[in-house]
Amino acid sequence: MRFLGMDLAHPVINASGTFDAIAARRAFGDALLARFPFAAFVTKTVTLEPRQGNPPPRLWELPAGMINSIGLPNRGLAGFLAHDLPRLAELPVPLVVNVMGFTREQLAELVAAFAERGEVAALELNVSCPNVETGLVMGADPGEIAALLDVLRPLTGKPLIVKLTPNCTAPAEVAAAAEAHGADAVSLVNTVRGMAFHPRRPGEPWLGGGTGGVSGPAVRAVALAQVAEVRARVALPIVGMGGVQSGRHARDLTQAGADVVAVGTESFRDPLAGARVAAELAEIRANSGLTAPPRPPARDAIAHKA
Ligand code: RRO
Repeated sequence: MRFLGMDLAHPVINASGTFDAIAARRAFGDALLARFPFAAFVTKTVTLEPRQGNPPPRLWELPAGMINSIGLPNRGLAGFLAHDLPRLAELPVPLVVNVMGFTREQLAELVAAFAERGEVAALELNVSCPNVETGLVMGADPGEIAALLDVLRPLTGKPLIVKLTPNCTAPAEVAAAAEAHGADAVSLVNTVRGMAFHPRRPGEPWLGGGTGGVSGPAVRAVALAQVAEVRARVALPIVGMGGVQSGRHARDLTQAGADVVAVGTESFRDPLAGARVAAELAEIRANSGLTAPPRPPARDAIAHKA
């Protein structure tokens, strides 16, 4: 299939930060390239400066998923360009670079740095953090997204995918602002904010970062509802994700309106989960005679029932 100018062997990609392709290549060698589980690869988030990430503990297991508070550890732009990009360019699939900035100018610098890189097929904008100048979470505010895209859009002809946060009142309004200001696609959901207390020290947060992001099956229903809500509002292509563990979960997201589905937390249990989900989805579609995503649900069908 074609998606944002990329040739994808199937509609399943990875969620940013959930599959370390460089470490997997070290562990599995070229066998990873021969059986790469995703149709495109989305990098971990890259920031302008190197970051250590949050103090440990960084993970808390839930009955149906986990909470992470990783805190964006990465080599920074220069380190990414020198160390990671050459290795990621060897992957047998199109590369999407995920970037995050704490100001519009930082994001502009990141987007400009990748604008002419032939190794990079598209950029995903992680807007789940506060703009330190306005105090507003960029991805939770339509005005922030509009202003951000007005700065970024002229900087590159590469597809810009806006990764929406579920931690806001109206993700569809944010998606509409992204569409009106030149985004090429949206991806959703990032993790849902959550926290856990230390098992033996009541009231003390377990995670070094205090709170974190919930992912896995626990957020599947949230993702389904938000994808449907966004699909009812915008015509942009959608990358849907949240708790996908099987072809049926992927199929559900496409029925909610996603064009492409991302597998995230499930890859920690099974590094080949992406390939399995893709195969199961293909089988479901073959058995149902469904070759393309069905039409999105009518607006009435997803109206709030409460
Ligand atoms: O690094 C993280 O802690 C993190 C990021 Br940037 C994100 O976008 N989503 C998430 O769950 N964790």
